[in-house]
Amino acid sequence: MKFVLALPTYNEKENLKILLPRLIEIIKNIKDWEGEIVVVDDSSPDGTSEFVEEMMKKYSNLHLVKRKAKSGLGSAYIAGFKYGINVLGADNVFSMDSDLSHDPDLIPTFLEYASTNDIVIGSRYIKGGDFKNWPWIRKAISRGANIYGQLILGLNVNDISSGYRCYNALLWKKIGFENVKTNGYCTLEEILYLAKKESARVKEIPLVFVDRTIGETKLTYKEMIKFFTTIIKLRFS
Ligand SMILES: Nc1nc2c(ncn2[C@@H]2O[C@H](COP(=O)(O)OP(=O)(O)O)[C@@H](O)[C@H]2O)c(=O)[nH]1
Ligand SMILES: [Mg+2]
Repeated sequence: MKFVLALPTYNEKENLKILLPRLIEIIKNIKDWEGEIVVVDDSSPDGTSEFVEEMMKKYSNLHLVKRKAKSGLGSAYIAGFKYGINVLGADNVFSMDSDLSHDPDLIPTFLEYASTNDIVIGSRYIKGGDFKNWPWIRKAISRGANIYGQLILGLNVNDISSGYRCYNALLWKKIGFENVKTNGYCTLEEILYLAKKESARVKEIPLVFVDRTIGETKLTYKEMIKFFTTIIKLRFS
């Protein structure tokens, strides 16, 4: 069995210096699974791609999808999943933030549930889940976005905006990458909406989300407004 971690990056070189060696170490120690990493970088000005290319000389299970310009988080996920499933033959694909907010030590727990579910989600809104060092305003926005998305799209998932997930490749064959129409932070909700139509089995495991200490968030006010209008469009399209 093979899993692939898709890591979207924009100016995350300093975080990757810490995260990539940790991931490689963790992958080595997981039994019964082969693990590979795909960084999807949008030609970050800080030289993230160049750093990954340098690391690739050392690690054969590290790959890079390099895009010409900043092209959105949603399409970065899809590019990573496509590479993972179509090129590397993954049975399961993860999305994981590259800023150390998503604890890599949780990977084995995700994999425990990966074969019997279509999506496993690291959830901040179930028992044991939490936020560490996140400003109250970000928590409030996250909470609001979750309730709003759950209501409008009828999603029976506690944390619909968590980007730490593991998908079964077979689910993606059913959904079809070409059917994902949004791009941005709202793509996470769209994927759950499409998965619901396929009666996907979803499992949530507790995630303590730790705010980044290096670099800056890429979530803009424009992106937040786009989120609210896109959810409505999704529901009525
Ligand atoms: N390739 C790519 N990665 C992105 C883009 N926007 C955000 N990311 C990455 O997606 C992850 C989550 O973004 P982040 O800014 O940390 O969002 P936050 O955790 O909600 O504040 C990080 O690894 C970012 O570098 C994008 O347009 N393209
Ligand atoms: Mg982040």
